[in-house]
Amino acid sequence: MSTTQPNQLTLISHKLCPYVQRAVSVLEENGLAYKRIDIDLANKPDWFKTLSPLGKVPILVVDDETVIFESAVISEYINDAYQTHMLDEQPLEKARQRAWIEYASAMLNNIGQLYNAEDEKNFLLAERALKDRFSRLELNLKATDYFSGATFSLIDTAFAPIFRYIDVFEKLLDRPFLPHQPRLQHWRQNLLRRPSVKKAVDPAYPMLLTEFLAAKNSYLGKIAQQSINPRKSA
Ligand SMILES: N[C@@H](CCC(=O)N[C@@H](CS)C(=O)NCC(=O)O)C(=O)O
Repeated sequence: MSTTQPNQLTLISHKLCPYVQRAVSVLEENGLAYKRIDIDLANKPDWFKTLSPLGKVPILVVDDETVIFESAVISEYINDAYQTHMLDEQPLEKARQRAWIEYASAMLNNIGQLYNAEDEKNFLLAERALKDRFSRLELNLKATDYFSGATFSLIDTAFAPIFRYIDVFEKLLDRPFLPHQPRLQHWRQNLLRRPSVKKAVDPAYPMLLTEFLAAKNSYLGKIAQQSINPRKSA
């Protein structure tokens, strides 16, 4: 990491967004100074609508003038600009790493389908689809602490938010969500105890996510409502 930081970095964020968490972990991992501004996505400020071409967080504003959007691009920019070495330098391995970051994004779509599933049948179908993704991931993991070996990389920042969701889902469902896949479980523990991963969210994240889910009229939403207000019948 360079000791002088040439650019002023502002990350426009949301408290629960998994894509934001990727960028925060990269910044934290490298001790970079940045300002984080969390916005309400249900009531986007006008200045945000002006700045964000896709209306999505995260966006990184560099030196109050250049807007970078898309979490993968933001992470790679930080990696390149600050030489953080969180992607392999060798083109083939780098491409493989980027491909798995895309896989993490596909899993986030599976997670959205899961928590929006309107009834138990659709929930279980979504759960099956997500577990299939995890099984495929297990086959591609090595017996190492992180995805690419002993070093924490951009891939790890992309998967950590997925495991954070799983922690909350297991609590709400009161059962293990993942089958016992040893490499996956080892990786999950290593990711969630990494300080840069912890710093990506507010300590109140589990409750904030539960409240977000409880606002949904979905199968998981109703379970979340029950966990917040156990007396109220579903
Ligand atoms: N491909 C984007 C996805 C970002 C994304 O979907 N962000 C969500 C929040 S997690 C968002 O801002 N959605 C806009 C909205 O809810 O209106 C990335 O990697 O940055």
